[in-house]
Amino acid sequence: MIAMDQIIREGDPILRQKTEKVELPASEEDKETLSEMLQFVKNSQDDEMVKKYQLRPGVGLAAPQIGISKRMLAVHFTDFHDKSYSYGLFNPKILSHSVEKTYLQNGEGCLSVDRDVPGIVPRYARITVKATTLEGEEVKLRLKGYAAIVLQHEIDHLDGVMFYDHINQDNPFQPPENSTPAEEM
Ligand code: SB7
Ligand code: NI
Repeated sequence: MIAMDQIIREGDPILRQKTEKVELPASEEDKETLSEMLQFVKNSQDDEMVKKYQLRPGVGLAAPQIGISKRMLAVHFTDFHDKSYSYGLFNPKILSHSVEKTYLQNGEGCLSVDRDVPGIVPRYARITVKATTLEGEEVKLRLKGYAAIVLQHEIDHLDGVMFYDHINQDNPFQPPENSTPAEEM
């Protein structure tokens, strides 16, 4: 079981590396790792597990956050329209994105960041992601609003990018041009 003490924190150079593609079909080891990652994200939203293991709730996890520099991520969340998403993904790639931006009004956090970094994180409002699922299926996901934000946060980790890299330093709460808050999408 993945626990909080395995989560790589800010300052470790692995979080800033660009990760390697996973060779497909995925090895049993890579599949095992990714399913552990998905289980961790689920556990982090289960009251009993949170209490027992002092987990910090999170909606996703990228492999570099457990010290593995490979293109794998897990997400498990419900959006503002009660639509659920639960995926372990290998080699996710953003095929296309909108010009329109979105953001969370309260900003973002990260399991690898033990401090509050206030500010708006501009994200594309809509993205199309191609990936291979944990089950070995090739999928094309069309995502908008909150779901698009979560996937962009996780895919950023695979490229060594942290959420606060996107915050406008001079005016952290200035909404980007041509944007709608995800809460209103
Ligand atoms: C706010 C939080 C997350 C994504 C988008 C908005 C994920 C938090 C957990 N993680 O650090 C996963 O990388
Ligand atoms: Ni993160």
